[in-house]
Amino acid sequence: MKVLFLNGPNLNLLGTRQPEIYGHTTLADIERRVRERAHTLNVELEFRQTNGEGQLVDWLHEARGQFQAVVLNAAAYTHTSVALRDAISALGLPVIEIHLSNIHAREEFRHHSLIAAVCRGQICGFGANSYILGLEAAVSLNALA
Ligand code: CA2
Repeated sequence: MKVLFLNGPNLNLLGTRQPEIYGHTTLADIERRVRERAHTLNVELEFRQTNGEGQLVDWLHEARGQFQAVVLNAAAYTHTSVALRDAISALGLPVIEIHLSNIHAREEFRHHSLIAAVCRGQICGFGANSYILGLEAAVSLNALA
C-alpha cells in the first residue's frame, strides 16, 4: 500500500516558532516517526509540504493511480479553500484530514473545516500522533477495501 502525506502552509516552521502552540517537534521529526510506523505496517509513503494552495491541488490530482490514500494536514487552507474541497471531491481516493491541534478548541474561525465533509474522517488534537493515527486510519480503510 502507498500513502501520500500532504502538509500545507507554514508547517515547515514547526518546532522553530510558536512552540507554546505547536511544540518543539519539527516536520522532519514527524516524518521520521511516520516512516518508522509505516515500515512496521509495510506501507510505502511520500511525505510532502508546500505553502502553495495550487501545489496541494496539483498533488491531489496526481495522487490518483499512484496512492491508495491521502493523509492531509491542509493547515490554514482547511478553513478557506474551496479549491481543495473540490479537488478532494473529485479525487476518488480516501482522504483523511488531520491536525496537530484540536481545531475545535481554538479560535472560532478554526472550528469550521471546508474539507471535512469530503474527507473520510478527521483526526485532530493529538499532536504528532495525529499523523500516526492518520496512517493507521489509511491502513484500516485499505484492509476493508
Ligand atoms: O493543528 C494543525 O495541524 C493546523 O492544521 C495547523 C495550522 C492551523 O492554521 C490550523 O488551524 C490547524 C497552522 C500551521 C502553522 O504552523 C506553524 C508552526 C510554527 C509556527 C507558525 C505556524
